[in-house]
Amino acid sequence: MEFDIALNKVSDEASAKMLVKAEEDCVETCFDRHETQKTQCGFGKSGVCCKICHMGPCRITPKAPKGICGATADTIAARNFLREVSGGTSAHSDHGRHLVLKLKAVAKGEAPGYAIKDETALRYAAKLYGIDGYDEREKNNLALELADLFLNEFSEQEGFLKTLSLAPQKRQGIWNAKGVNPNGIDRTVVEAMHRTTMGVDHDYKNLLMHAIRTALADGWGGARIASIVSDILFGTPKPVKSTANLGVLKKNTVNILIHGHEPELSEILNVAVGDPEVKEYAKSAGADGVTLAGICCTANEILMRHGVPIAGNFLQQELAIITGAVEMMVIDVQCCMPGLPDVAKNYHTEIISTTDIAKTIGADHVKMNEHDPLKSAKELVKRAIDNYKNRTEEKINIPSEKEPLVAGFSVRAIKHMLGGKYRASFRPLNDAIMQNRILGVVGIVGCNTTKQKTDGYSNRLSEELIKRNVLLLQTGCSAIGSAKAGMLKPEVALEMAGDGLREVCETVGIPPILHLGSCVDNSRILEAATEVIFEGGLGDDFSMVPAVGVAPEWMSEKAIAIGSYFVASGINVVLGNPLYVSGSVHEYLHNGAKEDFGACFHCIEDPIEAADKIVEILMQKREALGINKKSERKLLDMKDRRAL
Ligand code: BF8
Ligand code: SF4
Repeated sequence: MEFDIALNKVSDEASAKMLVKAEEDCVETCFDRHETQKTQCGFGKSGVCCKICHMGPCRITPKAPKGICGATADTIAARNFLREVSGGTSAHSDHGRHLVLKLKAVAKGEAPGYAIKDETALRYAAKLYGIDGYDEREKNNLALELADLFLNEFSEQEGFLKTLSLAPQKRQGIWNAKGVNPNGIDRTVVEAMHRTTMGVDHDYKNLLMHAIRTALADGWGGARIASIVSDILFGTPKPVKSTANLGVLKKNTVNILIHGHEPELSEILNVAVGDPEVKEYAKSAGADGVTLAGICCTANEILMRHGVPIAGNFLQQELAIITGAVEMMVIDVQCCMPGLPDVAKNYHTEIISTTDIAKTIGADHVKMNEHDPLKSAKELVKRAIDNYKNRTEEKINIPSEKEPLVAGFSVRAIKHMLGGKYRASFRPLNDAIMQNRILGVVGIVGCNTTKQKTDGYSNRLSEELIKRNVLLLQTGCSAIGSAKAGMLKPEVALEMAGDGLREVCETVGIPPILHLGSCVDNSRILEAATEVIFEGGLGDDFSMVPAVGVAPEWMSEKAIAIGSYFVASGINVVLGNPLYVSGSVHEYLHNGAKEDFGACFHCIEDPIEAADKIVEILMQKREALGINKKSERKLLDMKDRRAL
């Protein structure tokens, strides 16, 4: 493949170089398989293919408008949508559950290698959930009660999720009125599977209400709990410098990639690579040390807390191996392609799976020793070091591209930066929005997909929005896309930003694009929006705040759950590629939901049109708040000041 052609598929040169190399090395990647899968099923795309029972599969056409059982297109599309939301909710929530179980084990002194790193986060969470003695009790005793409370969030059968109470009062009222409060997360998902099995729930609207309920069990349940517990166990992120893109791999070090989502494993591997004995072992193998770098969200987790460099986002997982310089890729759960071992067998890379719920054919499965995880981690690192000698010199080509970045913006960190350490507050942000220095806040989240040029839409949209004075909060693979484009370098983003945004950012010392973490950390965006509401002046519900969520290059069911809990929270969501829905289901999600929840989905496949739409929504919210008039004056003032 020509380099120029490769650059039509991916935005960064490092990835384009690896696509060229893949062809030279005769290695098949997802970009090739996209071509072989090109004619994708139209029935699937409109959500009207059903294989829920074995009288089917049934697909709806004008000539066959009903399935064998009589199911309509709307019933089928709504069932499929609910199952997708359930998949996404389950991924985030099961991840959260593992962390809660770890917290419980730590509290009981049964998790060697792990500890409560952030007691402030523990006490703050206990306070939020109304636990007595949150400020004075012994920390393990407090953590045990909190862990049990969180476990109950999964198993609650009759009551509703306690985490919902972290939302502003008015939104809780809307959920109550619509009857979409979820019971326990597990119960909600089991009910979703029940309702969508053959011959149960056939009313598309009723099914969509359960999709909303299930998504809320993610954003105001499992995902939020995952972020809270991660902060308690591993520390609440604060601004940290690092670098991103394939150029973080080094020619003369043993390179280990950690890929997936759970911070539990990456945290301990990070400790292992810093161990003097391991470092010595690497030297004895002729290497200059060990480089640990990340792919996808586990990368975001250790970037946020330790500044561990990012090798790439979702569509770079195979490309990283094609550098020929990766000794080991350690995978856990979610977004790890089953094709990885096929790529790895062309090089010396070992793919190691580590979680019993996520095995891959061709990967070697290594179970971490629960009683001594550091020992297991060190053994893995040493195994990677042993593999260093197996490199094939002619196959190594590490692209030089890498960009510096600043990440680590937890809500606590943003609050401190905005208001100062002793009066941490969102006030300066609210004021800046009310004075139209900042137009509004947009969360850009989600993945890459072979359907779109990697990072193309996401980066173009980000650039356009900061130019138009919109403050960006990013997570997941889109944040990594911005990092690779150099836009998480504060001085670069400040240069691109509009006058108002730039002035505010320079004054308070935050960059125009804030990297908030992994995909489960989208709950941090809701947390930030809640802080904005509590601070006052911008309405008392999410639907009033000038804020929008965007998933530009999404592909995962997780993104559907995230989008749905944003909409259910009253925040409009722009998607860069379509949901697989049609008919009444499409109409409800892209329009009707506005009436019930104050927000809906908007699918816009062009980034500039998306920017226009986002600005239009922000302006409508501003208008409704009555802050536009005042702000026009403010902008003039600013220009006048500059002219002087
Ligand atoms: O949870 S953004 S491709 S890595 S699904 Fe996956 Fe999408 Fe990346 Fe993280 Ni999120
Ligand atoms: Fe067909 Fe109905 Fe069975 Fe679905 S549930 S496969 S529509 S018969």
